[in-house]
Amino acid sequence: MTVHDMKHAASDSAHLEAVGGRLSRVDGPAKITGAAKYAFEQQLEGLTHAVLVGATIAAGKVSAIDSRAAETAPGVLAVLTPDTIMELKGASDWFGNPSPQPTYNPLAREVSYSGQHIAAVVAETFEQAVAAAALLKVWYDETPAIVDLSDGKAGDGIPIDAMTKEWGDAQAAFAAAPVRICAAYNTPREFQAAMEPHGLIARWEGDELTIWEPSQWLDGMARTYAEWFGVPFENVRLVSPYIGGGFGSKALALAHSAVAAAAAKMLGRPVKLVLNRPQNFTSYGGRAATRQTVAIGADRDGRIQSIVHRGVNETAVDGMWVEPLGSVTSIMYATPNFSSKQNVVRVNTVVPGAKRAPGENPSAFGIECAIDELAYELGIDPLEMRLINYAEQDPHTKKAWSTRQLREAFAAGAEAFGWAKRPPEPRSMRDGHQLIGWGVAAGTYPVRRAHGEAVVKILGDGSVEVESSSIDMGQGTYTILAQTAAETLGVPVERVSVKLGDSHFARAGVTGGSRLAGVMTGAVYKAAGQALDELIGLALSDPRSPFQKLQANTLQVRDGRIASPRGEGPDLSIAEFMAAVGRDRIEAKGDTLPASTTPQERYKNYTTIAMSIPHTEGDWSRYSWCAHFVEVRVDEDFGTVRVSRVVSALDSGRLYNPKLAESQWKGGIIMGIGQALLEEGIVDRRHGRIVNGNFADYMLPTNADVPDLQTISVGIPDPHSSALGGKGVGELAIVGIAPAIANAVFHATGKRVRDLPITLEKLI
Ligand code: MCN
Ligand code: MOS
Repeated sequence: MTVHDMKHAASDSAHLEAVGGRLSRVDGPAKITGAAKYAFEQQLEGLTHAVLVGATIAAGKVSAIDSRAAETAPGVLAVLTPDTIMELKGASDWFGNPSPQPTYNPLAREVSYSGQHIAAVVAETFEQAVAAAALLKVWYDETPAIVDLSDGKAGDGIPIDAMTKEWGDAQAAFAAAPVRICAAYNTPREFQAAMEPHGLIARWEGDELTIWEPSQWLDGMARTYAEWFGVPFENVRLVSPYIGGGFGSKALALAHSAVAAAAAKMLGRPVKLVLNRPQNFTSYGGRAATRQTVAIGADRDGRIQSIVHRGVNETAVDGMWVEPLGSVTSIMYATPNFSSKQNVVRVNTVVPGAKRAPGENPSAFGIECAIDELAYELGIDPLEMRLINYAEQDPHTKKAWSTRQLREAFAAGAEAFGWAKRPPEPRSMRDGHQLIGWGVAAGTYPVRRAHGEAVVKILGDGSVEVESSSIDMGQGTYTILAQTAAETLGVPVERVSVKLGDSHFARAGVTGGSRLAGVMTGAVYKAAGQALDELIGLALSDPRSPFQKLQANTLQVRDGRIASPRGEGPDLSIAEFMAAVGRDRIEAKGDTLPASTTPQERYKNYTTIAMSIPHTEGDWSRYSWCAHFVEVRVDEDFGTVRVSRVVSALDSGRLYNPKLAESQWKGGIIMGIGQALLEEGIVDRRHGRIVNGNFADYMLPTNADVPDLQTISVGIPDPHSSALGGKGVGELAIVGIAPAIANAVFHATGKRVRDLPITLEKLI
């Protein structure tokens, strides 16, 4: 049947609307015209407004709160403090492990970080809530805090044995190697910095809860709300059709979410609570600060004999976050001996969280700078160095790569960039006062996989609806699912409407780890295939069908019309056919779960991450790959660094939509420019406060910081990674870009900055 042939269509299809076509974002017009309604834009009757109050100490206890003035201020409906009884139960974690605490109070009496929510005020208007919140008087018993990793009291931390990766005898091989380098690399605390803040509107109707909240995981968050309030999962509805960016931060229901939902229940009125910008720096975790040492021993011809890697990341006093620092170190290069270990150090911070490529991003900063250092030590070109040590199989699991177009990425990127013309010596290129440097680094991200579900409806008028509780926070989910359904069913893409972001639609797991496109194209492909089979089956067998007397064994649907593949007999639009057989819809629910899946497993699959499929399952090791080539210009007198050129070649397998994939890759590169040169959470040493928690002082790249970016796709369809041959796109390009910039800065200046961001004072 046509559908199955189309599965093997070329990667960059000539048809805009087919999978692989460069269709523009179908949600674009709604977003640009303002028709797209974001979570906080809901106008609800009787809406009230909540404002949070955060602790001004990093450690200690709230000893008293005087709320009398706030309670009697105009418009105030409620003041919530650690004494307020909210009757919330402890909710399970994202693996589904039950909470160790039977109850949960989202307003803390014991303070473990600055900014932790300790009180909330609910009022008729937002302004009244803000004014009343300022009237609260709080007393603390302050205790000494460990403000960050550089704090003398921080210590070496706790070993995380599950992170240890070892083969051969790395220490002995390093000691015996004729050429050795060893260096320490640091990354600071960084933030996701999405434009749309966190927050929600919560409304109770009896024991049914509706939440409008930007979310990367409706089903997981609905489970948390259901567990907090002890209501059935089905009673909670999360609505999140449009999201102003998440970058990993919007996958969990958080303390402020609990406060708003509890307040709505207490008041019997809907509550809106939106974090202000500084609160967005302390109410959920950004990327943990990291420290790594990388030691590499090699032969004189550049062949690596040993890598010894040690990493540390900060975590919270009362929560655990492990940023896997050995993730890229262990797979990028072939080495007979390897050792990677990791500790975490507890500091007084909110629990760090996922920011685009957690683990792979800082891991690549260590190993990709270290390889550059080794290349200089040996007098070998840094690109050549990478090819000498090219890993022909996964060095850790010893499994074959499903596909690894990294050699092709190096070749295509080098060619487009003009790498061959690079003089090897640092400080050998200049333009007036500007020192010019060229750097290269590689990146990778695993192909994370999971099972998915979707509903596809063919309606009486010939249009098609796709429903899923998955989300689009800007990646392009709406568009690629429309393309998948259009191609599979043989209807024009403008006849397909995709509905996302409502937890009452077909279930979906977390949008994280760059897995959603692969999961959901697979689910929609399956559901649409089932709907098509049903349509054709009906056409062949229904006595009212004009096709029945053809006695054909198949039919084809193209451009929304049904006909026999040989062009004999009737030729009807889907609408005409549906009218003839008296149907107003054909509906199919497709999921990629095994047939033996129990209802409990199905629930677990969508509401936890426990059933994700390992990327090294079976015979294959599955990753996306990339190579970044960067030019920087460094002002010789002032030390200011400008990225003036980036060429990146990337292997994400088959692209569902190259226009959107390129946009994703460029977004990752831009975030990487921010990480390399600008971003850094600065902690006040006295009170552990983030002093630059706003968009004026937390520096992010703007248009003026970003040159033209060239991206080249070198991927080929990967049948082991997804139903349609794609690998992950969303996080790949932020891996390896910061080290490419750091390496270019070394080439420009002869100065090795191993501590991000590369600010001017580190260069002069
Ligand atoms: N795509 C493609 N071909 C493929 C795979 C993907 O064309 N083989 C394109 C599609 O347009 C798809 C997009 O790339 O919608 C991303 O697909 P995928 O790599 O599967 O990533 P997810 O859909 O799971 O998105 C999550 C990912 C993550 S984990 C973070 S963090 C991130 C990112 O996407 N946050 C983002 N990209 C973001 N982009 C925007 N605008 N905002 C965020 O918050
Ligand atoms: Mo992305 S950090 O996995 O949401």
